[in-house]
Amino acid sequence: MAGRITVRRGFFRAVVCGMLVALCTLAPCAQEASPVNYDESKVPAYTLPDLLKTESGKVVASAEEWRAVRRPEILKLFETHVYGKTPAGRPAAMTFQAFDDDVRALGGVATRRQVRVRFTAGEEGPGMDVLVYLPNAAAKPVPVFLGMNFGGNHTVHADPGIKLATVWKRGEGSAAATAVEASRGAAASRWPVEMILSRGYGVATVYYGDVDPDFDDGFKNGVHPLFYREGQTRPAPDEWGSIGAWAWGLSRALDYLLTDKDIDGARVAVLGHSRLGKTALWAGAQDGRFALVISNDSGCGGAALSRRAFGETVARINTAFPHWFCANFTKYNNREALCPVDQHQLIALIAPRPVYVASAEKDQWADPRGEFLAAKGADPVYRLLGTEGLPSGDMPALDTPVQGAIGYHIRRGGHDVTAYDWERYLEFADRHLGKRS
Ligand code: GTR
Repeated sequence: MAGRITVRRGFFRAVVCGMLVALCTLAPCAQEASPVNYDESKVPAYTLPDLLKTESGKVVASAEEWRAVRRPEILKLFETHVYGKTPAGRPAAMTFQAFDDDVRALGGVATRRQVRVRFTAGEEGPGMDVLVYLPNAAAKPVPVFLGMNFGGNHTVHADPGIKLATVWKRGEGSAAATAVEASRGAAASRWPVEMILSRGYGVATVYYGDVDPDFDDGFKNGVHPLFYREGQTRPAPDEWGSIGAWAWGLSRALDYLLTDKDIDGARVAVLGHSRLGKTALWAGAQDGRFALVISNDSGCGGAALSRRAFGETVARINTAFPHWFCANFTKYNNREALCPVDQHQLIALIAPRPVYVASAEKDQWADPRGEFLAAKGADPVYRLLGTEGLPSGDMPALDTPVQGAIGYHIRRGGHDVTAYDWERYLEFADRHLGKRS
């Protein structure tokens, strides 16, 4: 994917620059010169923050103590140190304006709906388009998979009825926006719409750039400025970055889905790939209305344990993408052990709702083992809350999924969302959301 290639090139550039600086000044910068670690034997020794001990040192022994004390503590720590605090709830002036309702879409198998969500009262200001496909053959209301897409709603399917998104140009570092007819269906392999519909589920998506274009512009565009206090020009060090904004956008999309009588709002699964997998986890952690959460290859700052510093690290992600997390997160560049949380605790915030973490063999940048260990690390909370947790002690073999209340697989292949991944998500959803509520 473009962002990934960019960061790797960027990283190699950084390594070369770091080496030059070191040669010239004999004062090497450890952060830039250290190679990416892909060697399991070089993972530093680490101790994960205790999930079931409160900040004051008390052991959490009951579901009640988890809910009343420990869970709020951990949520606050993630807000303060990792993703930043998100403005509460939905904007009072938010409106939904349907502009498409085709009951004979995709050759008659689907109903396609498109809705403009405006965050402010006027036409000005950011808003987002929600695209929904519902299976005509299924009894209503249906469960739905909701996820953001990278390239515009029109990239998820070649369907000419999808409104062409106005897409900022990736990699150009400017807000120059284009609508590209030729990119219809470009991401269709990641969105097997007909397969999802044939299993009785709807699918809903939003272009993430509608909520906040994915580049570092000092938070001038996107939704952040809507919430600035008088005189404020950028989020405070403990306020939301772009991942926080995208997660907020997913909750606003859910606000809309809850108004559609053909959708079962109690059975909406949120999913995302890569940076949008990080986003799905953070959305699921904050918003208890999401019934099921899926992280596809989310890696550093998503499902992978930061303390392992394997593949992408906190320093690298904060350097390549300074706008994703809150400014406080940079305090943990090359100092992961000082961060009061690690990513197993993010997954635990979703408990007891089902959560699925997926990895890919060739996606070592995202640290598959670290993703598994975080899923496993959340298991004590899932068990405390009366579920079966992750029914596997060891990391499973390739293409051998494990599915309890926590699901995990590592499949062959690289960083992507494939039909294999979707088949597992549909199985997992069948198991937990059932066909009818
Ligand atoms: C990479 C980034 C990863 C991952 C990925 C993506 O460049 O280093 O953290 O999020 O982008 O979103 O495709």
